[in-house]
Amino acid sequence: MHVRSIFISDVHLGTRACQADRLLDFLRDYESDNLFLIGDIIDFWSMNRGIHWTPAQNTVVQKILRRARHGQRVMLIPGNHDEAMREYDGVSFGDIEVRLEHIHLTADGKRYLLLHGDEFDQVTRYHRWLAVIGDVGYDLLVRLNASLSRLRRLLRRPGYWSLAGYAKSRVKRAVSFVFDFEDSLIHAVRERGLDGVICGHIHSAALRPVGDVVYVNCGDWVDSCTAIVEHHDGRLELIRAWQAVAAPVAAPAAAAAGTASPTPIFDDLPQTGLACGAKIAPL
Ligand SMILES: [Mn+2]
Repeated sequence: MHVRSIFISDVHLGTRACQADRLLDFLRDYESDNLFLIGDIIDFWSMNRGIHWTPAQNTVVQKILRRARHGQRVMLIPGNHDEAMREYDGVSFGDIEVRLEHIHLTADGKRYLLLHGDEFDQVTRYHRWLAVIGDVGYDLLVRLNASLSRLRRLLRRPGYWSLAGYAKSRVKRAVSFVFDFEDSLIHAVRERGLDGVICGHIHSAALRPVGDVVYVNCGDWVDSCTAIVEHHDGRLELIRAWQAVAAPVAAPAAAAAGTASPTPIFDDLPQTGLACGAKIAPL
């Protein structure tokens, strides 16, 4: 499919959690005139603790560079995990432009503020140490989740349940970890007379009008595997990469296993709606 623009954020290349294969599938399915990388693409924070760099992650970088070379507009807006890039506001590296923020004009004339968004997160802004601790804990959860997925496959449970997604939704409610992130972004775009914001950072995809402005979040590629695309008429759409492949992969697997009704041991657990990966990836 060809779209006018693709917006992705929070890929976290260099970490074990990065779902590079998923992203490659998505990039294969979607060609575009513009590709906006909205922060935390390469995770330098986590790479300080140890690098996990796979061939698929390499291919992601190569595909992006290739798109830029072939005349697509590629813009990188650094996030907090790749904040070293923030020194290069306005610089172009080869064919990739680096900007702290950017105002994108859609095909139907709407003006969207593009930025990663961590500057609107009270936790990372004022309590960096807390954010780093949260980050280590999150890595641990994602790793635990891989074991849980293996167990689910062993028990022939179709689909995917995200422990990290579940924990995040609980933590968010309990500690208000990102309590007024969305509100402050909405307030900021309204103040600037823009039509909306497209951001990332909190790993929670969204596309919803809030009064006279539109709040859009790209989500992430470590857990939910989501992206935003702009169609040629200017319409924005939230793409959940796991939806496209979930049905065809899950059905034959269950049939081959010969189990019509697998034991529903995890059915009492809530679905986050942001889970990624009915596709069976080698672990
Ligand atoms: Mn971030």
